[in-house]
Formats: sequence, structure tokens, C-alpha cells
Amino acid sequence: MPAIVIVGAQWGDEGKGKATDLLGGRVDYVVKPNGGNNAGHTVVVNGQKFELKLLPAGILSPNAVPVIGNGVVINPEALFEEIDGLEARGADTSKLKISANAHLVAPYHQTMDKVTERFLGKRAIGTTGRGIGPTYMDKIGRLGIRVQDILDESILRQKVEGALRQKNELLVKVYNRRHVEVEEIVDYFMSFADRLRPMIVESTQLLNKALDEGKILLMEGGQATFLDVDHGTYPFVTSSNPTAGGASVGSGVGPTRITRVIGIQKAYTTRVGAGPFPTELFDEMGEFLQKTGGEFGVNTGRPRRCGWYDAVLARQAVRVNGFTDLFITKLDVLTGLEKIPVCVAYEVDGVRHDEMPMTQSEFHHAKPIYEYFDGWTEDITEAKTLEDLPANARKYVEKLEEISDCRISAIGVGPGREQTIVVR
Ligand code: 2SA
Ligand code: GDP
Ligand code: MG
Repeated sequence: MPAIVIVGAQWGDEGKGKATDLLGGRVDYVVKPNGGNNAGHTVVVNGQKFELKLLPAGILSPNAVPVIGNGVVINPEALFEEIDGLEARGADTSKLKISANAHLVAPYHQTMDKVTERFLGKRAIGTTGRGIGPTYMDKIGRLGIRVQDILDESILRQKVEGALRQKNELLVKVYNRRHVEVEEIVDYFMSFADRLRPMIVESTQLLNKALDEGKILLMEGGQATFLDVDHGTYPFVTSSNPTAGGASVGSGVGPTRITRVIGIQKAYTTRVGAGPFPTELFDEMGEFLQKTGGEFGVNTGRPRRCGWYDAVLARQAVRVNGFTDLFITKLDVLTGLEKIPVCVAYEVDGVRHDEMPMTQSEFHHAKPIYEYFDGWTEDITEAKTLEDLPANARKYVEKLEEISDCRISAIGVGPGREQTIVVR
């Protein structure tokens, strides 16, 4: 039975929240496989706007069971703040399940995130400051604290002792911060134990059993392909694997059980934080996209950098993730433009590159080679079918499909759930 994966195909904020919400009504489980409260997913239901950070956006689909997978890093304070906020607005969060193997973000991880960024100075990544990188560092370094550790306080204490031995060396000697006490961290985590305990599950068994019973799973990737620590624009990336393979690792659902991988892509490109961005605009066109698209971070409020659609990135994303479908969002934002440039290849130090260059230096030097498409002026926000779109908007979408090497299955023409053209 189907397991569907949703992946950001660019640098994030493509509209994964909306895509999840659209499919959420038809699935039994919605799983978050990676990231933490660095994410920011917007869902607009009946004109009401919800901004999800740590929780899967699918928590708003009343019939789906939301699951935080083993690949996620959880800040318990942020978790309960978000749950309480949603409950106060009438959403039901009582079905939420959390993997015993997910890792916990400690206050010292957030301190490390912020001081590391400060020490990097001009080379800073522009992280969200939520402690995501340092928590994944501890996971890989085998110094992490997992959700299941709160089930046994003496184990938790041993793990915190081990982690702090190393952390305090860094915090005190290198970063000139205060010494963190073991009991302070144990007490901090244990203060959430009573609320966390009933939600903790062996998520791999839960999800595979659900598939065996014919249930439908939706895996909702956080961040995006080019923020992936392996496949992204390293080091300007997040510290998890938001690509399709990461959804498998982060949920315990094997790759052969995944039946559909949907890439979410804006009809243009945005990026928040530092790092290379070949089609970035520094003129009034960039301002137009930012203003019309409302391009500000859901989580940190930071303005997003804006640029044209980049087909070189799109093709690389199709390869890395093995997309079966693309969902193009925010086509409505381009309404009113006379010509719409699309990057079809790069020029790197005088040489044409049709595909992603091999090295970071080459990508930093990449200049877009554009093709130009005719724009449209008609309002498309009410369009329900391809035929409702003006001819030039249809041609633009057809061109994106052709140069991205993947079929387009849905098109977003506004933030609302119903503002979507389902092509197939
Ligand atoms: P981190 O905090 O270690 O994951 O930051 C590393 C890089 O990953 C980027 N990143 C994001 N990019 C886009 N959207 C994200 N979520 C929020 C949103 C962002 C916000 O949905 O708007 O509110 O600022 C997200 N999360 C991480 C980050 O900018 C760094 O470049
Ligand atoms: P995510 O991180 O991928 O879930 O995306 P975000 O929620 O951070 O950012 C996407 C923004 O675009 C949100 O404000 C959505 O409400 C909005 N959005 C999604 N699809 C469309 C669309 O087709 N048209 C317009 N105008 N806005 C959209
Ligand atoms: Mg977002």
C-alpha cells in the first residue's frame, strides 16, 4: 500500500505545508521524518492561517495520525508550546505519536548554534538559531539524548553527564560561556516526561504495520533538497537529509515501500540564510517577488532572497529524489510580468554547464543563462483546471515540465487549499 513522500525541491518554503494539507484528507498517517522546529509550514484552511514548526502540517488533517519520526530533533519546550497553541485554536492534537528514537534538543544546543554562528562571522550559515545543527552533531557523535531516555532517569543522567563533559569544555574554554550543570539538564528534560510519555511509540513497527494493513502514509519532508547535508549547497545547508532517501531513514519505512515522491517547487526560487543562489535578483524584480509572494520566514521572520526559476537545480532535484511528480506552487505570483526569465543552464568561468557543476567553487561562480517566456495579466487565483489558465501561463507550466524532466501533477494559484489545479 502506498507511502508517499513530499520533498522541497529548492531551498525551502516551496509550499510543502499546503501540499501536505491537500493530500492529508486522503491519508491515514502523516509522518515528519527530518528537521525540527527550524521548519515553518503554512496551511490556510477556510481563510484561517496556521504556521507549523515542529509538528507535521498533517496534524491539521482530522483523520490522519500525526507521527514525529526517528529522524527528527525535538525541542520539548517548542513542542508543547505548539501543541497548546493549536489546541487553543480548536485543533485536535491528541493523536500525536513520537518516535522513541527521535533526539532531544537541549538548551546547550541552542547556545552552541548561536555562538558558532557568531564565531563564523562573515562565513555564518544564517541558521534559524534553534540548535538544530548541534543536536544532529551530537546524534552522529553518539552523544545525543533521545526521547526514550526520559523513560529512565538514571540512564538520562548518564547520557547528560557524557554529553556535558565534552560540551562544557567547549562552552567554557572556547566560547567563554557558563558551565552547564548535569542536574539542570536532567530536571529540564524530566519536567516534560509526564506529558511526553503517553505519546512515545516504536514508530518503525507502527508505520510498517500500518502499511501491511493497507493504510496510506504521507511523509512530509522538512527544509529542502539544496539544504540537504549531502546533496545541498554545503556548508550552507541544514544538518539533516531532507531528500527522499532521508524520509526512509527518518521514518523506518524502507525505500521499496515508497510508491510516490512528490517534489514541491515554486514557479520561481527563494532562499533564506546564506549561500550561493545563481538566479538571485538584487533589483526591483526581486522586490516584486518578495512583496507579491509574501516571502518572509515563517519561523524567524527573515526576508527570503528571491530569484527566477532554475531548471538546472530542478533537474538535479529530480535525480537526487527520484521524483515521480512535481507540484508547482505560487504561479499566481508571476501574474503581471511582461517576460518571465527561466534559467536553463549556467555559465561558469566562460564555460556552459547544462547540469550542476561538480564543485562548490564552480557553483559559486555560476551565472544563469536565461530563456524568456511571455507573461500574462489575467487573474489566475480562481483557476480550477489547466483550461482556466491564460495560454501563456499554460505554456510557462508546460515549459517547466519539459526542462525539469518530470511531470507536473498540480499547480498552486493561491495559498488556499482550494486554490490548486490538479492536473493528474
Ligand atoms: P538550521 O537552523 O541549522 O536548519 O539552518 C541551516 C540552513 O537551513 C535553512 N533553513 C531553512 N530555509 C528555509 N525555510 C526554513 N524554515 C523556516 C520557514 C525559515 C525561517 O519555513 O520560513 O523562518 O527563517 C528553514 N529551516 C532551515 C537556514 O536558513 C540555513 O540556511
Ligand atoms: P513550506 O516550508 O514549504 O511548507 O512553505 P512555507 O509555508 O514556509 O511558505 C510557503 C508560503 O506560500 C506560505 O505562505 C503559503 O501559504 C504560500 N503558498 C503556498 N502555495 C501557494 C500558491 O500556490 N500561491 C500563493 N500565492 N501562495 C502559496
Ligand atoms: Mg517553510
